[in-house]
Amino acid sequence: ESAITRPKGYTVSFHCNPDMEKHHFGMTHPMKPWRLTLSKSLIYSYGMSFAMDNYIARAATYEELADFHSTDYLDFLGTVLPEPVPRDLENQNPDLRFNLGGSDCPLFEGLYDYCSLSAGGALDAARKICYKQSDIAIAWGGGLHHAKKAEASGFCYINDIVVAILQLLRFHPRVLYIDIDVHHGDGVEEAFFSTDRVMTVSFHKYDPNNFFPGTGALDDNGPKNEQNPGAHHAVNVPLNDGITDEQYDMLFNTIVGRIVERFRPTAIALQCGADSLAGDRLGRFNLQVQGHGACVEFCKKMNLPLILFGGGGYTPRNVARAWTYETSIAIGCQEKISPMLPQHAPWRQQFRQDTLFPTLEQILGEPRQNRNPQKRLQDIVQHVTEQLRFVQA
Ligand code: VJV
Ligand code: CA
Ligand code: ZN
Repeated sequence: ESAITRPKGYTVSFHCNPDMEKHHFGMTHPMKPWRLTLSKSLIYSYGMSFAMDNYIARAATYEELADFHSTDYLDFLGTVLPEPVPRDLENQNPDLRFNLGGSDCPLFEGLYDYCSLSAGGALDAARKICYKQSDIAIAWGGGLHHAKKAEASGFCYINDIVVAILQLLRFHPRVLYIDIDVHHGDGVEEAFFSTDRVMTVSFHKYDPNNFFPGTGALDDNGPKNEQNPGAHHAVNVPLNDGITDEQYDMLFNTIVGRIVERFRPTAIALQCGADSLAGDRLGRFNLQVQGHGACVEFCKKMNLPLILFGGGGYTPRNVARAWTYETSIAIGCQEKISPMLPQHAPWRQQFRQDTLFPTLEQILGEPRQNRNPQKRLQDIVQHVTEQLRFVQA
């Protein structure tokens, strides 16, 4: 078998920091930073590090974080102490400042370091893109799309994506943000609500009463006031349980294709949350590694500078599979790597099946029922198409 080689004249950079991965949200908390270690171990076992520029991410500075976050919030985040006794799962009267310290966003040892390393990787990736030193820059430790200016939310404390896009905007007139995490990318959408230089599109499970964060309806498209340049620049694709690769690909290609045509971005930021995969502990979709990866492939084909962020993903073995396959797509070696996992991979026993592409039956036994009728998907495409008439590059 031929070795993974560096594509000529094409640069992929990989930004991570092992110090980020050692942090713990708590024993049974769904967010497990070691999934990054597992992903990297699989990526390296395939020999892909030889085809990329590999960087140890630095910590973002306070000033860099303050480009988006309020200093009150950053000061508090930098000084709060971890809780000696973890709170009950549903604390009814927590004295939460900035939504910190509840069960979703616990205070843990080294929290500020964890956050600044995540944002540091994302910023390094953005700089590589700005200086044209990478064609694709990968920051799997980033993608924490729920964090607000002065509030933690849904396992996210610092919005590394917003900070990275603000960096891109210093060099790029228009940035397209795409979010395939199963949750709505509310923090990024809100941050760029009033500008026409960033268009955001999120695909997500939508159920205002029963699924976090409850926002992102089809007709939530930015400020309603037409004087505001951000009007029409938020696209939302609300989905139901059980969507398949085939349906998701049709939606993604049609919608992203039309947005690129109309908005003509000069760079793309893609959040690759892996909780949209089948069998995710928190997710509800039936996507396979192939279907999830097809989104990355489609974005790469747009031939624009591209950043890949991580995000959610709560069944670590499937997160590692998806981000490994997507790293191979970035490099362009996806046809060359074996669908059988390398025998010598550390953590090999974590993966259960020895394939990069487990079938739905292998993942779930019984696939989740698909509650996305074709008619509804056509209505979504039509709504987005009509919305795009109001968008002018
Ligand atoms: O649904 C919620 C909020 C509640 C309050 C807190 N309880 C624990 C759950 C219900 C209304 N939060 C979501 C947040 C999802 C964040 C997703 C982040 C991303 O993937 O988009 C990007 C990184 C939620 N769903 C499931 C849980 N929280 C959850 C939290 C736990 C838990 C089990 C489930 C926290 C601690 C422990 N178990 C021990
Ligand atoms: Ca999403
Ligand atoms: Zn998520």
